[in-house]
Amino acid sequence: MGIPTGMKMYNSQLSPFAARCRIAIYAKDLDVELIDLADPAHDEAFGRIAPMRKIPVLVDGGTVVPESETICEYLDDKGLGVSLRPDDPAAIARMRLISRIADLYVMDPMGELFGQINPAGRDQQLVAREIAELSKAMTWLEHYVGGPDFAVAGKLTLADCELVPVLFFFREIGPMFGQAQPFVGLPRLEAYYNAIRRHPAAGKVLAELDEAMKRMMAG
Ligand SMILES: N[C@@H](CCC(=O)N[C@@H](CS)C(=O)NCC(=O)O)C(=O)O
Repeated sequence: MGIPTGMKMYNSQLSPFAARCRIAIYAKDLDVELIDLADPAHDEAFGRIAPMRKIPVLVDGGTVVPESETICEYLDDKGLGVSLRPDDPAAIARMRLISRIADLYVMDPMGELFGQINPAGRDQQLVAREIAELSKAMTWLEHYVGGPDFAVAGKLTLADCELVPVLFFFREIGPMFGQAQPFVGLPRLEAYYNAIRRHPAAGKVLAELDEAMKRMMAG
């Protein structure tokens, strides 16, 4: 039982976007009801609440908040639990930059690669192109990540909420496309990933992702 909020969040245990929000929820020790949706795109009742029909969506009374970044910012703006923002404007800018790089330039190619997991019928040209895009964007994160314990400012921030699921999927997806050691050439990110997993909220979500991933792979 955490801090009572009366909020609920439409969730999927395997969604990196929902995982991002769960890290913020757990770190803040908020009591938010999680409602798992198997097929948000075709769920009519969900579509009436959230026309974008994408997971996650937070519901706080009459306020409906879609998009993981907006949800995380909203939770922090509510002022419940620990703050997940640094105080210094330069550190806030770094936090937002890391989240933007991951959202715009990493999640995109990673999503494309996710669609190519099955080797049968794999589009090799697309895979090569998206691996190149992903590798390039990872060098940007390598440049900007602080650490080793946290992404910025020596404390858990919204940048960690973003990075932890992203790095989980990066590490999972590499070996599926012939990159047994995905962190080669990314020593700062590797050290960061090994350190941040010891944070209770990050560790909990990583365990949830691991379990959901194993369930998916088992069919
Ligand atoms: N930019 C969105 C992405 C959300 C998203 O793509 N969610 C996926 C689950 S991982 C989804 O609901 N897909 C269903 C669909 O696109 O129809 C965010 O940050 O929340």
